[in-house]
Amino acid sequence: MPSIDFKVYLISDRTKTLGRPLSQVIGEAGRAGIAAVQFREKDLTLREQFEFASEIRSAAKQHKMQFFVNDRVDLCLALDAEGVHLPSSGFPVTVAREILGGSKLIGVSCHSMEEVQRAEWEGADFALLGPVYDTPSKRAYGLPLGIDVFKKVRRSAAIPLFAIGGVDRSKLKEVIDAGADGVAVISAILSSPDVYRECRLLMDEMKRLQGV
Ligand code: 3NM
Repeated sequence: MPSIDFKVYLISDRTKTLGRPLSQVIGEAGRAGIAAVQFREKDLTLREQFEFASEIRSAAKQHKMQFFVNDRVDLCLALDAEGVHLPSSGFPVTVAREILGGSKLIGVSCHSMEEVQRAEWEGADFALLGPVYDTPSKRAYGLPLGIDVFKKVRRSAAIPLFAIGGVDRSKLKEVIDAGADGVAVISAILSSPDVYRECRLLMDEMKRLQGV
């Protein structure tokens, strides 16, 4: 069973790469040491997702990144991904676990204390909580929760909890101080003009803050 030994969880969005091929940008992040990536291209058909995700899976493998698939348990199995990432509207974790067995990781996107508690109760390996800050990537989720809510939920959760939503290098100290086990990001990495450099700076800062 792979483990949650990553601190920066990169999430894909092919529209945010400044026109660069997604596989190239993910490869740059992997070369810089980002250890986990989630394929999340929800607007594509399943066939398109399968083909595109196969390409991203190869880039991830080449750089020894753990590979997660958003929502689709079937795609996770088809690509032999390390895990699936369930949206709060997706399968219950218990069902995904039954289908996937014990050898895959299951992450869950949460937007409240109740959702984190449910994910934990149902056996998730880790959860994302957000949006912590305002993010153009996800206005659909409404107002940001704010750092105080994150801190409060973190105190009562036992599984690793990642901060998501508007997180970039300038926010790292605040989220780590709030107890985040890691951060999940889209634009801070994918939309950086120098992806390699941004990832190195992000991880150096993370190491410094976590004292490792
Ligand atoms: N999920 P960025 S916020 C994919 O709150 C996603 O569940 C969120 O993008 C949630 O790093 C979000 O560019 C977008 O802010 C994160």
